[in-house]
Amino acid sequence: MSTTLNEAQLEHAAASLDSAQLTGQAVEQFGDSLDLDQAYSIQNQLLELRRNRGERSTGRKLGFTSEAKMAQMGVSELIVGFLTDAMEISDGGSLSLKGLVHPRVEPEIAFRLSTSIGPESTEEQFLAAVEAVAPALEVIDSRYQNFRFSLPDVVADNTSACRYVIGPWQPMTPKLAGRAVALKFDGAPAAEGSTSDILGDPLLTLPRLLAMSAKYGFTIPAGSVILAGAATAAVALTPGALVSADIEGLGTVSLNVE
Ligand code: 0L1
Repeated sequence: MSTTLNEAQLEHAAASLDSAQLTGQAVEQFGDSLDLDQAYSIQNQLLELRRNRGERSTGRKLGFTSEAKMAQMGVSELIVGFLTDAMEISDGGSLSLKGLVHPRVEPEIAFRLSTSIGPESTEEQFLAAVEAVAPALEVIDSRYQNFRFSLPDVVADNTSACRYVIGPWQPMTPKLAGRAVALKFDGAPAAEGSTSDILGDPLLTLPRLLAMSAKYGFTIPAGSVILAGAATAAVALTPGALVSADIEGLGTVSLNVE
C-alpha cells in the first residue's frame, strides 16, 4: 500500500530535485510514496525556487504526447511541466553537457501565445490565441538514477525539462498533422517520425493543456511558448554533436553540443 508524503517531506523532495538539477547528481525515485497531486505540488515548489534565483517563466511543456515516448519510458498519461528563460538556448547555440546527468534530445513543435490563457478559457479562445508555430528541440534530463521513474516521479522532476531551442517562428497554420520530422546528429538521421505522432495532430495537445490548466489552476501568459511533446523517442546527447530537427514545411532548428 502506498503512503503519501507530508508537507515537510514534499518541501524536502523539491529541495533535493532542485539540488540534483543544479549539481548533476541524480537522486533516488520516490516510487509509491508520491501521488500525482503531490508531484505537481513539488513541481510548483521547484518553479518557486527557480523564481527566487531570478529565473522567469517562459511557458509550458507537455510530455508523453506520443506513443514512441510512452513506450520508451513505460508510462501512458499526458503530463505538463514549466519552462524558464534559463532553459532557453538560441537557435544554433551551444549546450555544455557539464553538470547534466544523462541528457537526451527530442524533436518537437512549439507554439507561441498572443494572449493569456487560463482555466476559464474555451478551446476556441486557446486556438485563436496561438499566433505562431516553430520547429523546436527539447533537451530532457531526468534527475533520477538510470533515467527511470514512475509518472508522479517525472512530474515532480518538472517532466525532465532541461533546455529548449526554438527555430524560426512561422505564422500559425491549422495544417500541422502529417509532416515528416527528422532528428539528425551531424547531418545523419538519428530518429524519424511525423507530426501526426503527436496525439494524431499537434493541435490536439491544446485542449489537453487547457484541461490541465483547469485541473491544476495555472494560467499561461501572453508571449508564452508551449512545447507540444516529442514526435520520436529521445536520443542521448554526445559531446561535439551538431543536433538538428527538420519539420516538413516549418524549417530547421539546431544545437551544438560541447
Ligand atoms: O516530449 C516528451 O514526451 C517529454 C517527456 C519528458 C519525460 C521524459 O521522457 O523524461
